[in-house]
Amino acid sequence: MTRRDVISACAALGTALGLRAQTPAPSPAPAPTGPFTLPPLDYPYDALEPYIDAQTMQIHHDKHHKAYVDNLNKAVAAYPDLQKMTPDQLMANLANAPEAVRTAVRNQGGGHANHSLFWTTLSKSGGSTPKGELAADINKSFGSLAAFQDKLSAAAIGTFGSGWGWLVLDHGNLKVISLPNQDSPITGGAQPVMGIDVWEHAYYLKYQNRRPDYVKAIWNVWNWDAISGRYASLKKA
Ligand code: MN3
Repeated sequence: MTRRDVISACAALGTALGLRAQTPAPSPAPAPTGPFTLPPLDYPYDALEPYIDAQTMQIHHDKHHKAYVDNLNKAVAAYPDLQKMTPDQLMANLANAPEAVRTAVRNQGGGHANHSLFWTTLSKSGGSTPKGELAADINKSFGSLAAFQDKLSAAAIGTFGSGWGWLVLDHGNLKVISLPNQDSPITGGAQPVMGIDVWEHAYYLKYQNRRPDYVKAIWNVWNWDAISGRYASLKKA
């Protein structure tokens, strides 16, 4: 074998192994960075320990919620009218969204809206019970805080597959409902007051298949001050 033969044989082998020099395939276009953005958690990942663990919070916020935001930005990239709306406005006007992206807006926009609310309703130091009008209306609508807790917990636990149990203000009335996937109560004309995320990503690392244990635990970390304040604003609106 001459030197040239060796070089040629090596080149042939490289080609056979898929090693030949190639211009790299163009990488996919990066996700648009707006108009929707991931709101920061305003507490540390471990703030809700031991009820909701730090790793779950980090993955849930930084990965899952971020994916909803990124995918929503992709969905609205060609639709300036949608880009101008808030997530809640997107949910309220879902029926008017272009059909080509309506499902994406429903799922990704719903995920963004639902999680943006969820983070603000959690705290270990947000008061131990509902306040003011929310406390009064819970008693009026459900009989007692304990009865309400049972009803919202049952709605969350009973959600088939992925979804949320919700307390909503529906035309002046407090109601407990369950919605699948990332469907927003806003699309149905109600305002979410608080919700329990029962997607497995919300609890599986710590609770595995024990959804009822996670739902029981979350009652230790409601930010009742924030939820009560939100409710008072919703009633005024
Ligand atoms: Mn979630």
